[in-house]
Amino acid sequence: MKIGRVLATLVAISASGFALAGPQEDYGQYCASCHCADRLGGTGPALIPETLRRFRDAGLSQVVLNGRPATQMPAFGEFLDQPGADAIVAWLKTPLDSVPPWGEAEIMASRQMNPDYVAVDAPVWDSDPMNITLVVETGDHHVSVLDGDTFDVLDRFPTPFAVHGGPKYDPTGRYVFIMSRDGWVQKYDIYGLREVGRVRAGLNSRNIAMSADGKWLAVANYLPNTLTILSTEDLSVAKVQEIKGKDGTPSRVSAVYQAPPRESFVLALKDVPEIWEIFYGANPPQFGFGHDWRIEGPVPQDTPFPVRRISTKGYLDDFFFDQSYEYIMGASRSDTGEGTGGQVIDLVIGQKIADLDLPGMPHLSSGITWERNGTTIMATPHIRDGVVSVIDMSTWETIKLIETEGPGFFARSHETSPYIWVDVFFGPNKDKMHVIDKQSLEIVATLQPEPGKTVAHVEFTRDGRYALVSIWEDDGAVIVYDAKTLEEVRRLPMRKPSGKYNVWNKITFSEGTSH
Ligand code: DHE
Repeated sequence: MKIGRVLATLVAISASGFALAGPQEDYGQYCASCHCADRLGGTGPALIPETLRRFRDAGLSQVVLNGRPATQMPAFGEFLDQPGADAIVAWLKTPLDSVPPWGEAEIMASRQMNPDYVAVDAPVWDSDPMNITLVVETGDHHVSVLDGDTFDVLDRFPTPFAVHGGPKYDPTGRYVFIMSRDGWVQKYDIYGLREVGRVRAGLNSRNIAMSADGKWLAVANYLPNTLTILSTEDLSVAKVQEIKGKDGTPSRVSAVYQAPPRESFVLALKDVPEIWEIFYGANPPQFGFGHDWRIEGPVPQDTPFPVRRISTKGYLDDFFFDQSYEYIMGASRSDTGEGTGGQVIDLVIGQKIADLDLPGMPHLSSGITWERNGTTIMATPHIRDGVVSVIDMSTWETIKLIETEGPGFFARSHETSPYIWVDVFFGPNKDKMHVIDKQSLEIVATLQPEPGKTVAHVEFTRDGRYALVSIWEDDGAVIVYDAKTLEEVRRLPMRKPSGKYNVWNKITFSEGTSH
């Protein structure tokens, strides 16, 4: 620290009697020991705009001053006043001067395998392994393992801070992989109810995707601009793929998706108008139309991961796939107005084949499909407008805009259910959940389980008999509804339960749930 700054720190005193150091100095003194001097996280989470922009400044200042109950985050109100806390928060929301290297060596150095982990021969419980449902509780960063028949909690284990996106099961449903926004990937053995290990695959990450053969896990990163491919066996690095557009522009990866029949991962890119497809199978296609086909090399025979790039008109950073994984419905989430439409890309020919009329920034990755009048239709909520778009997937025409009581985030159904369930997560009616008839496309019920409390995200049991709904609050709950009568049958207290994930529905790629 420069001598002038030291003097300024010593002499400047605020009206409330607190020393007035700059936010960087205050950060160094009070925050760096847990969150690290480079702000990229240590025992505490990373404090960078990529993760903090979701929070309101006033809320973050209160955390600085008062701490977070039941966590290791202490209160600093004894040392900092409101302007001091506000200044730290404002500084934390400025971008890092530079992103440190985070390649294979750094990722491998972060790997922590659980020394107490021993693989068991069979589950240590006697529930139906295909009806296990995981509940991500973001209130205190835990996952509950639910028996999907009795709704007993078999285990509740800590996760890395701020899990985002769906955990991904291996094809047997035994292992699950969970990702945090700080790039940590955790492997957990559901049979033994034990963590196997964790590794930091990126510095700021978006989501993960599992290969169809269960061997590889792809991690989409914002920081650095890479896709990390891990071996699911031991979380070692198989490849760190740098992401640069055709003109050399580096890009964040918005999301990575699996395309099982194609034995590929498909990448949505935030900063370049391209879609990337990365193959992991033994016989990737060698050519196609309308795209550049490039093998990154040299690459070992057993982990080739060749890359195919498809140029697109405009940025597409949110995808939905049809059940055959030939067609991508893509839209942009940017705030520049590009989120008001969509495109259909045929992955086989690498070309756009249709435009989509999507009015209010769709949340395509939580779309669902079902059969109606002999054709497959798809429904997606919108983050900006209070409508659910219903699209005929044979013509790509919007056949109905269902008006809801507010913008929504998640849609869900099940093959056995006559209904789709959609939340209205954003806006004043976020304590409501609509139930829509799949054939008439009319809202048939609006549930309001606890007035004033946010209700969101649904997952069905394996047989579709029950729908599990989150009361998305710190002192929240998972409500178990009879999926036919819409009667509440159980209420399980949970700490801000976000997503719920049923093993069977996920590993069989149910058309009613996200993949
Ligand atoms: Fe998500 C899934 C992107 C904000 C909770 N979210 C996804 C997926 C994408 C995505 C691409 C699908 C990935 C997957 O499951 O593999 N989410 C985005 C955004 O771009 C957005 C709008 C802004 C951002 O900052 O990332 C965003 N998401 C949020 C939230 O604020 C939510 C509500 C709270 C949180 O925990 O961050 C949130 N997103 C979720 C959840 C899923 C998800 C619970 C998994 C849903 C599922 O059932 O599969």
